[in-house]
Amino acid sequence: MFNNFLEEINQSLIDHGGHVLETPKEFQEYHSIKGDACIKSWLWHVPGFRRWRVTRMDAKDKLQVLNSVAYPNYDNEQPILGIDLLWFGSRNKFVAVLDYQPLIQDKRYFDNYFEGLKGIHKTFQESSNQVKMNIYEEDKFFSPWVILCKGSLQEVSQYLPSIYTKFINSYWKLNCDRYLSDQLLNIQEVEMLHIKYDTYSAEKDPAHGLFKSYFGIEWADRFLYEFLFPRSRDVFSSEENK
Ligand code: BLA
Repeated sequence: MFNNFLEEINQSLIDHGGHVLETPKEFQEYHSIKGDACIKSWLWHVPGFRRWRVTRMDAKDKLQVLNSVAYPNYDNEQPILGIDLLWFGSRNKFVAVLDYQPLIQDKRYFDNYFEGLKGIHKTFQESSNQVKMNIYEEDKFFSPWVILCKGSLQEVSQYLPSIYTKFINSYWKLNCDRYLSDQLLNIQEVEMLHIKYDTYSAEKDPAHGLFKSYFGIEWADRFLYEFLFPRSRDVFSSEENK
């Protein structure tokens, strides 16, 4: 069901000079204990980015997932791209989250990087109901213009494809219009915030329980800490990083 979204992002990555890197075999493709689900992941090398990962989980009519996170190079403070698309078949519940995830909540930062997303969010507001977040805190690594859709497959599929295309295209533009000479954060601050992002995400991500039930605790732990959020394991020592 999410293959169109997957193909679109893959094509976009290729168009921007991306190529797939080697990853451990058990992260590339893994099957559930019962044989009813398969999860595949790709790690991309893309100019301007230190890490870009894509995950597709297919549990047929029970669950469909497409998830992607793009981390720009440490010398670039621009937001992290975050995509989480989920469809729970038994409840016909679609959850789609798209955001340019800000490293800081600061007006000047928002002015520099969020014009595009603001426009997309406006179109989205006109076509859907607004919903609130329950698990994540809205002011931590999410923007005020996060696109959060919840509804049936029929409802969400009416507007999501066009929003998704605009969302990806506008993010590439951000990378071309980089404010390199005029950044608010230095390279060490960006790195520290990427570590905080991974730590926060590993702690909050509701995916872990789901992975555990399909693929077992051992694989779920490794996938979360080694593939999804590898910098979450970095230990902080200095006061300012706490
Ligand atoms: C919600 N994400 C969820 C939920 C699940 C996942 C099970 C709860 C859905 C619900 O019942 O309402 C599952 N997350 C996954 C899976 C992967 C994953 C399977 O990462 C596989 C890799 N989540 C992200 C990223 C963003 C994100 C990058 O991984 C940012 C765009 C956001 N997911 C996000 C948000 C919610 C969510 C905001 C809603 C949670 C809430 O209501 O607070």
